Amino acid sequence: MQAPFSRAIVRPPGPSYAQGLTSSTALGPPDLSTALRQHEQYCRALQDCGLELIRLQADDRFPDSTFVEDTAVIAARVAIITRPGAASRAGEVTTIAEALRAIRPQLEHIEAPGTLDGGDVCQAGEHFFIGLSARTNAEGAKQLQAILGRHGYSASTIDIRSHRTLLHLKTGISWLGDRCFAVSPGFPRPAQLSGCDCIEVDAAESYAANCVRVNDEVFVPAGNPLFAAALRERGLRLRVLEMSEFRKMDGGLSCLSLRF
Ligand code: CIR
Repeated sequence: MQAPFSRAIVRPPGPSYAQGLTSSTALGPPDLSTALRQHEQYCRALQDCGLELIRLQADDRFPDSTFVEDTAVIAARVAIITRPGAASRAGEVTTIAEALRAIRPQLEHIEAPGTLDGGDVCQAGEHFFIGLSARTNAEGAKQLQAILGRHGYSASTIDIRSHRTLLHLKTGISWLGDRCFAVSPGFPRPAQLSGCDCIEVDAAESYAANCVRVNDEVFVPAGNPLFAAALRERGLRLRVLEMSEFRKMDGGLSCLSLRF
């Protein structure tokens, strides 16, 4: 198990939130006041797990900026500012870098032509899985792998580009601690996962494959009883959170914070 998280960066959605990127239009537009309430419940859950929050102001220039996870990768020995793969999200990194520099003065950066979204990075202890996706290109993954290597971490890539339902790597896989992962149905199983306990999420509950281990708890989205039961059977303590307004914008539980 890695060291417990003590802090998290969060940012609420702003008035332009509904203009963000989404492929989930069938779910309808998000309701901002409900999203703000769900965001606050998420923040309280992080605090209940012992995390001190760094609360950034909503940044209405960037509709997707509540999904702070995509703008940085933060590990115990290194913090990296990403270069988001969606043009409309590129500018989000400026305020994240400002906030992070106060805590981690030695920031590393993904540089052009590399692109990388934090949602494509799944840390499992000392190893990082990096997704090659529509947002993260091979150059971005290569740069991240090199930076992590310099700081003593190992990394490997998983190509999810043929998995159209996965926006990011962590749409389909979450690390639950030790050698345990949650995976969506049909998720690729690289050699590094062999011998691991991969809990396959039921197809009807695939949204729950994006869950987050926060110290002693696992945050799971509400409405996924089969998955919740599977986690409880393994003795994991759950925190069930309403995520409807973030799901409408393709966001999951991990996207809403940078934990470190
Ligand atoms: C986007 O398409 O970039 C946002 N609407 C959703 C980002 C979700 N982030 C994540 O999964 N890490």
